[in-house]
Amino acid sequence: MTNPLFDALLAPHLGHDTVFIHQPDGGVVSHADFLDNAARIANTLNHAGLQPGDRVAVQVPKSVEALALYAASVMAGIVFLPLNTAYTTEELSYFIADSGAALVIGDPSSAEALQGIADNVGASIMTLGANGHGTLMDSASTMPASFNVVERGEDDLAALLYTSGTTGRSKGAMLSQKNLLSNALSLKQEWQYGPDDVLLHALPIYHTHGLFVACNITLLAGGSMIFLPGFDRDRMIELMPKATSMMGVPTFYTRLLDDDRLNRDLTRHMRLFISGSAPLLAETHEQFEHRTGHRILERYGMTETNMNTSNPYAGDRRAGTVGFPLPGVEVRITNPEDGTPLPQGDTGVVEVRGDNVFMGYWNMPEKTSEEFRADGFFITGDLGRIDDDGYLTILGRGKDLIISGGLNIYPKEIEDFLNDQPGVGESAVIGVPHADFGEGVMAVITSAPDAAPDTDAIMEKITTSLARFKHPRRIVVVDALPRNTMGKVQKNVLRETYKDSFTG
Ligand code: MCA
Ligand code: AMP
Repeated sequence: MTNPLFDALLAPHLGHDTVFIHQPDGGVVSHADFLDNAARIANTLNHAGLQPGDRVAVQVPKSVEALALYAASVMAGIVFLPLNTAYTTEELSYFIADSGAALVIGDPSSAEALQGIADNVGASIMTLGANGHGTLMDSASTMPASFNVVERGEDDLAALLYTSGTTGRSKGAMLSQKNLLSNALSLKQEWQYGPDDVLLHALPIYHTHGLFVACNITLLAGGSMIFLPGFDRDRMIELMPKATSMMGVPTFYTRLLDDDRLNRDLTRHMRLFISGSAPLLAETHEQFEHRTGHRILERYGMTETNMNTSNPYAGDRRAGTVGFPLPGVEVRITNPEDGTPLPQGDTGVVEVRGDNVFMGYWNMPEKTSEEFRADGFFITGDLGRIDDDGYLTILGRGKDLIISGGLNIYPKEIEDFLNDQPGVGESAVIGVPHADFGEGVMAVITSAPDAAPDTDAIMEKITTSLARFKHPRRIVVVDALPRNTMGKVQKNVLRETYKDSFTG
């Protein structure tokens, strides 16, 4: 029997009383208890009628049980579809319908809204709250703590993660067993994770960073995690002396730097700080080293590809770069027009190929083929350059993407919403520097003929349509949007005009 992810990440810990999770309150969860719970949940999924290959859509607060649900999905061959807890009901309807999820698991407080969505598509629902309460664990508690793990091949789907798209429609990135496992194996090796590691885990577990990068590596290494519900600076400072490593988005690092307690003494027990998901300013890198003596290790990835490159563990971690391709990952820089590879040192589109690269977008074969070259390279849409020493630097994005606090936001989705509002002529949504989130969302709109937009009403209406992190932090009304001779809105002009909106 084989199930590559189960065999590598979970099976080695069966029956072991070693600590897997340190709860912030001091309690611990052993590997054996975690796996017993996962088996009980896997039995529950079976009992609910789910078959291997079915999708389970999960929008729940972070908890050990939520992580056990991921492990249970691996065991039962079910495709895990984690969703940002900030998504509105309107946003969720799309993900649930598009994925054809057979089961939706949500927080008990949103059960009623989820029931409506699930009924529309013939899915069933269960609940799982922050402290593990809800119908999922009620049912799991009656199930046996052993499970006949479902056989899976390396190309079988393990997870479906939605990423926003330039067209405004989110696309489900299909991640196979091989995609996830190959990356975890490389990262564990490259970053030298072992059984003595204790990861300070404050990221959400509905994205690649906090779920696959953090948890898969820890499981593979046999290490443990201090599992915080979210970013909480005081708790992190309090618990850091017990940890050996931390993974975070740049906002984690700038927020920690704002606290005088961050110093060499506090971080003495740490061996590794990793940053990713958004560009880390060279200035943050340098300040962090000055304060703690640690050089942050920056790496580069995408939902579609897992991690592609990393600065070296042993070797020069260069600020402003994202390091070298990981073992088994090929990275090339190409001409955006025709995809021809460019000489080393030139700037172009970053393309990647390897076992880490996803299998395509769910039910979107045309979109998938548009984003792959004939020779199997995936076109990331990021712009970059590889220097003489082989370090990759990300220089920008060809795609119209905003990254706020490590979360991706596609302007088109917000523009579509704004354009539909009474009194709005047209709109342009841009990302401008933001001291805390790196980039902040701002909207520039025009009035419709003989009408005037009511920005307060717009901000009220948006709360039911789009997740809070996508809301513009500022809306300005202008006479006309700047356009080039082709008639295209010049967002670069707007970004320059409003660059001090959140920092000035
Ligand atoms: C929260 N808010 C945000 C964000 N987060 N607004 C914009 N951008 C955000 N990222 C809203 C809240 O709803 C709140 O709204 C207000 O901003 C202040 O919230 P605050 O309490 O300060 O936020 P927080 O709860 O502390 O969260 C900030 C955070 C969090 C810690 C930076 O967003 C976070 O954990 N980000 C990590 C995301 C992540 O895991 N990315 C990896 C994606 P109000 O005004 O109503 O109070 S995976 C990926 O990108 C690839 C694969 C990769 O390479 O890793
Ligand atoms: P997502 O689609 O949420 O997985 O985000 C992936 C995008 O985040 C990439 O295409 C990059 O634009 C960006 N990204 C991830 N890591 C880094 C990094 N270290 N530096 C710059 N951008 C990054």
